[in-house]
Amino acid sequence: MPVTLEQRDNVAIMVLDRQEALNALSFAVIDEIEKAFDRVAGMPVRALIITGAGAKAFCAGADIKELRNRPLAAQRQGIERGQAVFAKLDTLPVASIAVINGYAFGGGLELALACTFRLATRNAKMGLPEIKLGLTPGYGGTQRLPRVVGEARALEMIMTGKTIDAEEAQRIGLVSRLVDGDPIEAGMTFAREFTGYSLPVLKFARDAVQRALDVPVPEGLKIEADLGTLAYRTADAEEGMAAFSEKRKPGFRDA
Ligand code: CO8
Repeated sequence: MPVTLEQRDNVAIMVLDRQEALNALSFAVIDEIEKAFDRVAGMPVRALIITGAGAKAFCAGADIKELRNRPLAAQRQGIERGQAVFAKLDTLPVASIAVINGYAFGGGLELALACTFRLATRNAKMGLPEIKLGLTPGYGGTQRLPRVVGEARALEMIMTGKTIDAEEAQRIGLVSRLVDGDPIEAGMTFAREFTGYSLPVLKFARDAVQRALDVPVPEGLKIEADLGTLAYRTADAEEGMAAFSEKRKPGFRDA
């Protein structure tokens, strides 16, 4: 299976496993990723980890061999399909964590960019090299990369196609942490930092921050007020504040 999905403790783990092509995203793999995301939506989990099988790559991007000699309408359809599948990550009830364990190029980096969090192993290498193929990024890279690293750095990466290493990726904020050891274990350790909190309240926070980047500040403040007010309506907010006052650990119930 080019995409596997398992549950470990309360975390879903999706692994791209097409090692003979450095886990490249064929159209069949995109279909499998969508199926996995749909399954995650119904799983009793509190986070999703995405990583690549093998020691070499997270994902080397779209399958270049599949992209040649196709009608223009099919190319557009392919772009829109990948965009739509990756956008599903925002609609999942749980946050997603990309653990970039080696090469993450093109569509591979774009998959990571669509995740809530990005961690990288120290040997990771990242880039949007489409320009070297005479192409531009098509799975969200031109839109998400500038939001994450700023316009100047995004333009530099996209227009030179340069590869950056894990340390530079962390310095520019493309990944939030560098991790050692087994990538899945590293993702699990990170996930434990938030999986104890209320799922609906985590989703409010995630939505507010994500929408902040799409709208003017006054509109964003309204979103913050709306979602912030919704948080007060949860039983978990009452429990969290009561636990603070009573000097005990809160027991959130996702309600
Ligand atoms: N697609 C297909 N096959 C790939 C890909 C890929 N993206 N990347 C690697 N492979 C294959 C190689 O062809 C090779 O197979 P084979 O042994 O049969 O020749 C095998 O994986 C191993 O690769 P290498 O021998 O090249 O391994 P190296 O360690 O020498 O190099 C690199 C690793 C640097 C990662 C190199 O493989 C490389 O540059 N890969 C391509 C990276 C790239 O350009 N990615 C961007 C692709 S375009 C894209 O993602 C656009 C997204 C929007 C698409 C819209 C669709 C409609």
